[in-house]
Amino acid sequence: MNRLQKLIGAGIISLGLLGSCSDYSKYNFDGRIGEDRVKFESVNDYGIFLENDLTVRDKDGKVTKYLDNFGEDLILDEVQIVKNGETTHYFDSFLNRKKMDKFQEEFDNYLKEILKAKLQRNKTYREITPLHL
Ligand SMILES: [Ca+2]
Repeated sequence: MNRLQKLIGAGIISLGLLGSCSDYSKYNFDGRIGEDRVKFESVNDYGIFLENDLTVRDKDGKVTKYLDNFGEDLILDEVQIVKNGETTHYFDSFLNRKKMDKFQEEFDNYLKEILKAKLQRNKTYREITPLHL
């Protein structure tokens, strides 16, 4: 095994370790929050790469995709907005700082609402499910 192969091997192992230590599946959700249709997916490909995607469709049909593609840190790297068949991409950069900060705030808020909705769902489930089941 030459030096390059060893380096690549070590890189793959560290990526795997990084991927496996961030688990945001507690936010996985597909349902309604207020008038919005909201879906959060924490995607883990073979333990190597993890990506967190939040898709929100509002009542007017506008779709906002909040993407955490890098770092698995719930810090947005890209936002896509699909409106009237047109997609606008926003990437994390100093040019988009204000917009990305606003998107990040919305994203964080949806995560909070998701946990609340899941808690409420579990509570409702316990209330309607008899104890002997
Ligand atoms: Ca990120």
